[in-house]
Amino acid sequence: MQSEPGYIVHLLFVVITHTLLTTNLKRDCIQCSTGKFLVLLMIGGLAYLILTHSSQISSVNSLSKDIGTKKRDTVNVEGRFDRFWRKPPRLPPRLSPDEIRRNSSSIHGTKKLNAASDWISRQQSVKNAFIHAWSGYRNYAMGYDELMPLSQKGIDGLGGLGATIVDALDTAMIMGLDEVVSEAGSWIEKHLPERINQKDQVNLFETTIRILGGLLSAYHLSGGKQGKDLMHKGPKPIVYLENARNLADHLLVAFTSSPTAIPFSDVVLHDRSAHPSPNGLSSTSEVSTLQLEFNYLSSLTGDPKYRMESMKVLEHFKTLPKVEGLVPIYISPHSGGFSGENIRLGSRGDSYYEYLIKIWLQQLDSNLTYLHDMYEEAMKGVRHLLVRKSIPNGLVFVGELPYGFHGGFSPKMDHLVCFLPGTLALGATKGITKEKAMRANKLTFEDLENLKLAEDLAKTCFEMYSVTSTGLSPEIAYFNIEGSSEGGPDGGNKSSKYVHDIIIKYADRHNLLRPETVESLFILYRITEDPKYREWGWQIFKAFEQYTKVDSGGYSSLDDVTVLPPHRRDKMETFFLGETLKYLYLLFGDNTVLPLDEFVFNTEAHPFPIKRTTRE
Ligand code: DMJ
Repeated sequence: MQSEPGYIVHLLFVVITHTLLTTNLKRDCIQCSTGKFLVLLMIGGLAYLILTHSSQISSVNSLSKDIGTKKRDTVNVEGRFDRFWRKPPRLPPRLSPDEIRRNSSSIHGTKKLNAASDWISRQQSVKNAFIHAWSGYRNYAMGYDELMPLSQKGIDGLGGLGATIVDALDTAMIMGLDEVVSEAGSWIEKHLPERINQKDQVNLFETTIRILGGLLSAYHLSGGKQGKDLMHKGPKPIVYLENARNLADHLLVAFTSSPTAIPFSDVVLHDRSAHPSPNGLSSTSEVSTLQLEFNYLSSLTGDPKYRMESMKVLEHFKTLPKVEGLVPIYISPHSGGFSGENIRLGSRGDSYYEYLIKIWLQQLDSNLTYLHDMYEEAMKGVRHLLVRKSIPNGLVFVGELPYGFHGGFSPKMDHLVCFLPGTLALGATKGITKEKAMRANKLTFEDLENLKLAEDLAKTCFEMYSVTSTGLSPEIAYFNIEGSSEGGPDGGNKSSKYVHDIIIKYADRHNLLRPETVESLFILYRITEDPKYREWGWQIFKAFEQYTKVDSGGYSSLDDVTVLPPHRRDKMETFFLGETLKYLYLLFGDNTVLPLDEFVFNTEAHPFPIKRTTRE
């Protein structure tokens, strides 16, 4: 059967031709020309509206699912009339006739054209996912740290500073979601100062990377000191900087009250006191993942105290004994020495290595070569002591030394380690493309080795997703190696080539919507320009959509990625909006947005400008 609009057009055609063919035109024109002309004009107009209307409805519907519930209500009431007159959706940039000819002159060209529009629509899907995540949070948890999407309520798991709002803000800015920017910005202006002054205990690291980092990048992206007013929404940029400074002034006590250069792990905001964790130790990654944020704040405010306090930590690390550049995952703020021998690039170790190279990149014009040296030595150590291949199919992975250099090797790899491919690639080319770096002869032997490892590890991280029934990675994977006694259950996807290479233990099968793999895919795509990284990112995004999306709003962590359907955990982590969706959006988008040789992303994906930092 014909589609409805097609059928109507057909009828109109019959009526019009019938009128024209069976009437004496001359007589009609003389007797009632004006009336007939108007009727024909109306019929023509109606036909035009039906044709354009039918092709626009679907796109308009997807756009009209806008952010706020208020807006959604209006659309329902006015929808029918509104749809005819609504502006058409924003289309991809038009190509010039020359470009169109060039592109369509070969099958290859046509394919390219389709591919470009595919990525634009995939990027739009990520934006829609962000809107869905935000609307869940906004409707049920506004002002709380995190959303519990199944219970439809909020929870303060990070000290009560409205963490999702601040963590998500710059993602909304990058996506051009003015309404979210306005809601988040207004909340920050109205409530954050009081929260910072009155809340109880917060973790120094989490508060720095998510809240301080989020405020600083929001300040820059909203126009910063120049007051460029790029976003036209939300409060004046200075509001973000004032909150950042106030927060950092509260956090500084973690450094100043410690007897060594190593800060305490927790701060009580309302009385500005600092405290060690219950076992008296700080995590290595936590104390060494504060400097990008504190340095940038010093540059913006002109007050050196933030930089000085935080950089003391790394100057101290420089003096400590290491195993081929590798360090244990605990350090004592009381003695200033490492505690235990457990070496890994997963939890509590990860971003120590990430910040060595990123702080060096951020401060290119200052004398911090010791950080680059520490990074390079550590990566050599990783390649020598921690990298192995799985059997039977040779996936390259990074294992652990739980008992130090003299103890045994463990083939365990946290999903958190998947930040490493991106960091290795960034460290190798300093953010420019591999091709450009090769042409300029800028890659050393070490850089090339690191780049190779980056590509191998990115594949492994992707296979940690595709080996499971849901297509989502577990929190921890073990790898089968020669002579290992590990053994254990697989990920459930029997058609994966790597089903026997990867073991997933029962306790490690959860997925917290973490970003590390898509973060690395984004950086590797920018640097190698290999489209496979985008395709892998798209597979992962589809799996998040299929298994973690909650109808009423938000996305949920999962208990077990190896079973279908997976049981949901009722928690949406702030980094899903701050990192995971931001990296996917950038991965599918234009390479010139936030170029990696001009911006450094903190460990929570908040971008800070590199070159302007010290001069602003
Ligand atoms: C984030 O808070 C940061 O990326 C941190 O460095 C590691 N863990 C989470 C995301 O998984």
